[in-house]
Amino acid sequence: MKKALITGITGQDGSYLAELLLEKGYEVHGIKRRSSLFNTQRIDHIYEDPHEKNIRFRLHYGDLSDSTNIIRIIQEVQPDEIYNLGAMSHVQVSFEEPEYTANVDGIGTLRILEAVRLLGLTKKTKIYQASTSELYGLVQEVPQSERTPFYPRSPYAVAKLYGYWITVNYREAYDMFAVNGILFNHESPLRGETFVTRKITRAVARIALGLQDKIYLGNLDAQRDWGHAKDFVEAMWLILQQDVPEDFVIATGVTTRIRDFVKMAFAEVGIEVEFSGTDVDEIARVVKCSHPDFQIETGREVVAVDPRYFRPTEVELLIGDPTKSMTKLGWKPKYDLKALVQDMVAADVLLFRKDRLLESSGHRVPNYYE
Ligand code: NDP
Ligand code: GDR
Repeated sequence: MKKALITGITGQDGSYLAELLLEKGYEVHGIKRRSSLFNTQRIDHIYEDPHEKNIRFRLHYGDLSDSTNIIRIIQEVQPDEIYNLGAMSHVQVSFEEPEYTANVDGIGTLRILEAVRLLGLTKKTKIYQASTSELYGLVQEVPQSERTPFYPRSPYAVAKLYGYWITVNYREAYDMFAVNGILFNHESPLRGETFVTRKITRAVARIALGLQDKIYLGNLDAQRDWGHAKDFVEAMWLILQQDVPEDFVIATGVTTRIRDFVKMAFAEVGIEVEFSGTDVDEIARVVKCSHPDFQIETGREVVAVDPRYFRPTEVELLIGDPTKSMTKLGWKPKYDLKALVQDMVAADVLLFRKDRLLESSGHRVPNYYE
């Protein structure tokens, strides 16, 4: 039975990847951080009681900023594959926590690679590094491929640039199977609540259900190549199953503006919105509401811009070229953007129906604005 170790198992990708590897018969080990509240909501459905015998899913306390525990866990597990997904993954927050981000996202990658080397596992353990389209940053060429030059635009992207190159360096210096998946944005109903897609689908569900008035967003002109996380974790696995260690871009090849994602999400609940105004004065109003369950008056303002969501340096346009992954890995996404939006909005409507029920029976529901 193959053993996999996943850092960042409590995150969006960690959860889908753990599910996929369990399905494939792996023994899956994950590193979770200590937190003052439970932080395993995304993996509770695959949790196995450690008191039972023959379990295939185990969690270990750890942190990418602590090399001693990284070495100990890798020594204990002796993994065939390591997926390094752990990271401070929020681009805007990285401007506020630049040193921590560098430590975890940059040096954290080195800690994994060096632990494998020190423990003499270079021939046994394959390593996947979660690299990102944020490396491309300021547009050098479109679409972006494995050959496009990098120009990172945030402390997050600069830290990930170190992670990318240290992975390449260990591969070349020590003949390790250490590879980068350069993944473009991928989303799902499990996406963190403060990333723009999930922020929008949650707000759309809450507005439709009468729990929220409007949503405040930042740059509506940015363009992203969005795929579904379920498809993208499949690609991570395929990258480690190759005979030759190589880096791959994983993307859909289609890019969309934030404002168009907003329109698509509202359309899922039968609400048509129209944008007007410019820059910080741009808003969106309801033009038509045709869903029998949701009654929103025409003309109501449901989107406004708040400059506090603008970034000191922005990445305006991402569109990936997935030719190499499609031809060499045989990877093909099952979800297009419409199916992704449908999945996310449907999940959030279901989630917030519960809040509406609680509210209607006199309970206070949390205020979800971010
Ligand atoms: P999430 O933010 O959902 O998950 C991040 C994970 O990293 C969580 O499990 C988090 O733990 C963990 N983590 C954070 N800090 C540390 C630390 N100091 N030590 C150990 N673990 C830590 O990210 P995603 O699942 O979306 O992304 C997975 C990886 O892929 C990340 O590295 C991200 O940067 C990268 N990536 C993501 C893309 C995307 O579009 N989703 C695209 C390209 C790359 P906790 O739950 O306790 O916070
Ligand atoms: P990104 O994702 O920065 O691409 O990083 P995010 O969803 O945060 O932003 C995408 C774009 O939307 C614009 N935007 C807003 N963003 C947020 N979060 N909140 C807003 O209110 C808002 N309004 C507009 C942003 O300015 C940006 O242009 C994600 C993360 O998962 C990274 O870890 C990963 O590496 C990259 O995707 C690929």
